[in-house]
Amino acid sequence: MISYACPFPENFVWGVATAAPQIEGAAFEDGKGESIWDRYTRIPGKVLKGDTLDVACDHYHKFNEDFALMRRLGVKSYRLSLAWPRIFPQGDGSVNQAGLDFYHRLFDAMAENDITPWVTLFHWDLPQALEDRGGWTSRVTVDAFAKYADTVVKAFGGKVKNWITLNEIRCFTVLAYKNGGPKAPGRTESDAVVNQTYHHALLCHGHGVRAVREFGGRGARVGLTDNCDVCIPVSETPRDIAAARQWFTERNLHILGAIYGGGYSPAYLERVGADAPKTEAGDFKLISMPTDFLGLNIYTATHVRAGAAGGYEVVTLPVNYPRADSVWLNLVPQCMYWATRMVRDVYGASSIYVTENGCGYDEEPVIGGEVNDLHRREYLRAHLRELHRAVADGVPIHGYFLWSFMDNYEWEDGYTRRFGVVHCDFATQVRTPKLSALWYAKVMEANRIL
Ligand code: PNW
Repeated sequence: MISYACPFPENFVWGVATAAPQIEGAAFEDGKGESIWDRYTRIPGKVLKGDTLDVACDHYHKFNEDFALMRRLGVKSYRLSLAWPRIFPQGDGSVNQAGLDFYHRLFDAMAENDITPWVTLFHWDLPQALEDRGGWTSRVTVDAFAKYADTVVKAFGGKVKNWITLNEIRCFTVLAYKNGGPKAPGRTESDAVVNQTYHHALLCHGHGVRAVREFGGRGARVGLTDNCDVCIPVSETPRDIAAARQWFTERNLHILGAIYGGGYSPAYLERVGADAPKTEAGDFKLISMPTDFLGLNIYTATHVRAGAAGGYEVVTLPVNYPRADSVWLNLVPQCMYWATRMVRDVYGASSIYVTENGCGYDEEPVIGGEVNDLHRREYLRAHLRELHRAVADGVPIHGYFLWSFMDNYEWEDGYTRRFGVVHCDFATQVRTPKLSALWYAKVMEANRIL
């Protein structure tokens, strides 16, 4: 039995994460094109309080200050994303040099502060011009993404070695094209169309991998960040574990199942029937290109147990079950153990990074220059303990990125819901490290849970 007090493996990567649209602001500066989120936030009723991404954390102008703060906290690895519409304002067509210049300045500032970038190519901010041509329902987006990926990997390959193709396919496909939202563009489409959006996303992932292999240079590594549907067995008995594994496999057939399986499985095709996505020859050669790691965003999980008559049963949570202020964020620390173990067991994932984990709360005031977020510290500690348990059980977990470095634009929840370990006062743009940041700084330094 390895104790929680034991260190994580040597060279374990500790970091923090953000995404361009959530922090940069400068939504229409230096030639940046409109994104689907710039458009969506202006539709009344879509976003809490009608908050927009126009200014966000103004990181576009304050990145030097932000990197200096990261350095003070001992952050050595930072996951960020590039804004596609900053680089191709129309999605494809001509490149906006000012957009490339901005990220060159950003990576240079990171290097000066001894911070290693982990770069996500796409974190939901599709250029609106591409949405106008069909968005994720159209193969036009796949071609445009291929060109975008080639361009940025060529441009930044000298400065960036860790690449992530896409962030959370579900969030810009089914959560954006099926029921009018909650994610942009908020369309309402048939199952067949939604299945097609998944397929196009998988193709873009493949193009991201291909671009890094072709243009990434020496030492470049690439993987997907997925928010696979995660469950935990209610009791850790062989029966409940088998039930959880069955649930997990079924729920992730269309993304991880397709990537690791080299195609759509008979089980998937049977499930979707006539709504199966249209594919072309060669698609899965691209989609299933080997990657260097799998990124997982893990926040919560569903409770599953063996059914009385075989199979599995989903356990309905009691109304008093604890959760964060985000309604979906039930507190289930074992999600860290079971998500990582399942992707190892089911797909044979051999290098796993937790690319996001954290919790969102609404009221976190600065009092006397401090933010007391003991609730977040307890969340993180509990989740890291379960991650440590997986490491101790031999699951190949090589890093952890906390979501998020600072409070930022939480999509349809606007600026109300705070996920940062650094507080951001959106009126003054003053940053204040919360208690959780001070604690996490020590964890990163000690390489163990404190
Ligand atoms: C992730 N769910 O989204 C995103 O990658 C981040 O941009 C976001 O800010 C963060 O988590 C916090 O929400 C998720 O419904 C959205 O389970 C929804 C879910 C999970 C993650």
